[in-house]
This record gives sequence, C-alpha cells and structure tokens, in this order.
Amino acid sequence: MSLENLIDVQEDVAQALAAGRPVVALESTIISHGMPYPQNVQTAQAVQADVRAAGAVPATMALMDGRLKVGLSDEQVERLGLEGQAVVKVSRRDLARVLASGATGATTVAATMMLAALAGIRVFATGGIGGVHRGAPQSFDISADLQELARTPVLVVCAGAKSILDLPLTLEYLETQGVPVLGYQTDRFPAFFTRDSGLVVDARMDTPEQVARVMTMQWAPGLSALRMGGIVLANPIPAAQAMPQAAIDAAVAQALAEAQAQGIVGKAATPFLLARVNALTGGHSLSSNVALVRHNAHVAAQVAVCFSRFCAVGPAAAGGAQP
Ligand code: PSU
Ligand code: MN
Repeated sequence: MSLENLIDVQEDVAQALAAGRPVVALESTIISHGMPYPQNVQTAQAVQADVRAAGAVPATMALMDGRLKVGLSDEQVERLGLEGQAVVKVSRRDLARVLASGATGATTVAATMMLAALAGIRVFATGGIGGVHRGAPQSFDISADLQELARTPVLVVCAGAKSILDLPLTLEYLETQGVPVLGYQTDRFPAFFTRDSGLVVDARMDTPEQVARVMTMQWAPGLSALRMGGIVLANPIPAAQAMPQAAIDAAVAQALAEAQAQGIVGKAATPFLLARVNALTGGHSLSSNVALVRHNAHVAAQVAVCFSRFCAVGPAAAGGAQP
C-alpha cells in the first residue's frame, strides 16, 4: 500500500511542508496516558497554540480508522484525552497491527518520530523521553524510544527523562547508539521535574541557531551514506516551576515499590509509574508537567523556524555569518 493510502496530513500542515515553512511534531501518548482528563486536552491545545505563537505549525500525531494522522482536529484531540488509557499506546512494534485493526492509537516518542519522518518533519516537542528503566539489567526494560532515536532523523525537544528511569544508564545507552544529547542553555542533563540530574550533556547550545546548525550537519546530504539518526535537545523545566528534589524522590521510590509489588511490567510500566507519581505529588507535579511541555513546544518552534531558514538558503549559509 502506498504512503498516500496510509497517511492523512492535515491541510495547514501539508501547506507548510510544501512551502518549506516550519512544522513541529507533537506526540499523543502524553495526552492519553501521560496526564488526567481534562488537563490533558487543555494542555494539548495550549501546546499547539504555543507552537503557532512562535511561528510554526503544530502536527499532533495519532492512529485513527486505519490511518496515520499527521495533525489532529480539536475533536480528535478531545477524543484521545477523554478515552485516555482505553486508547492503544503505540510504539514501533504496535504500528502495523493497530493500523490493520482500525483502532485508535496514541503515539509514543518512538512512533511520533516515525510519523514525523514519514511526513518530512524534523522537529518534535514532548515532555520526557522513555529510557532505560531501573533494574533493566534484570528486566531488559529499555524504551523503544532510544532505539528510535538511534535510527530516525528527528530532533526531540524534551525536559530530559523522569527519575522513574535509570538516568545514567539512559545516557550510556544513547552514547552507545550514537545519539547526540544536547543541553539547551545548560551543561547538565535535566530530570524532567528538576533542572539537574547531576549528569552532563554532550554539548551546550545557547541559541536556536546553534541547534539548527547541528541539525543541518547531522542530516547534511553529503553525509547521507552514514544514515545519521535523531538528536535529543534537553531543555530544563523553567526554574519557577521546578519541584523540590525530595518530594520527587519520595514519590518515585513509592511508585517503583508499588509497581514491583503489583508485578507491573512491559508497556504498562511507564503509564503506571507516571500515574502514580502524578497522584502522589498532587497538583504541583501536574502544573510543572504542563509548564515544561509548553516550554519545550516554544523552544522547538524557535528551532524549527531557524532550521527552515537554513534549509531555504542551503546548508552552506548555516555555518556562515548571520544576516
Ligand atoms: N515519560 C513522561 N511522560 C510520558 C511518557 C514518558 O514523562 O507521557 C510516554 C511517552 O509517550 C514515551 C513513552 O514515549 O511514555 C515511553 O513508554 P515506554 O517506556 O513504554 O517506551
Ligand atoms: Mn518498556
């Protein structure tokens, strides 16, 4: 089956892509499995507005009626938020069978990267990426997001990863897989609710232009034989919304203990841990979560705007003087 028979690109997204204007991909597992209703829908709409306000077109991804959706209507976003955990969480391995069944699917970071790459979108904003789980040396639980970053050429703007994960092993894995981890206006890898995990990033970027320059080199036509994959841009939560380390550590410890006691494994692990950390930390973590996702959307749109300019003038100009 050809791509046109499988994919629906929303009109404004298609027009922007055809004209080389900036587009920012957004995921939908964060809507269905990452936050409670109705804050999930409100956040998704606010994030789309943030992307537009910074001069780019948002493209929220999902699977519906046997089609890949690139850009959703308000009504479709509402449906994902309302149905919540009843929606299938779609990562790479789930894509074909959910398409075949016609079920509604929400895309993880991995699946969103895949749809973005198919549509020709290079910038994607989310909250946190999946990673290597604590206890992974026994459980083998390593998010498919990390493999996708290794193979699919999309920049993922995130606030690092939650400390439900083993963050040192997550960074080791990304290094092994050849994924650049860039810090946005920081030298430190952020830990989602907090600005500093105690770990360092590969390189610090201070402006959207610097990030866009790295993108033009990573995916330079002259290097295409190398099949370079994705890039992580780690953007710390704004200081005013960061949470106290002790409150997060306590909630994470309890959530992990409950998951172990209840034998929660596989694709259910991350949604369970996210929901328990949200519940245990109450409203504060939800408002922090909303703030960091919106901040990521803003930065992603700024990067997408710069990147589209560099592409319009050619990669040579990307390394040269600014006008
Ligand atoms: N981490 C968060 N919020 C999320 C997720 C992760 O803080 O919503 C979601 C993302 O969609 C991510 C997915 O891609 O969970 C990872 O799931 P898994 O660990 O099962 O690969
Ligand atoms: Mn997993």
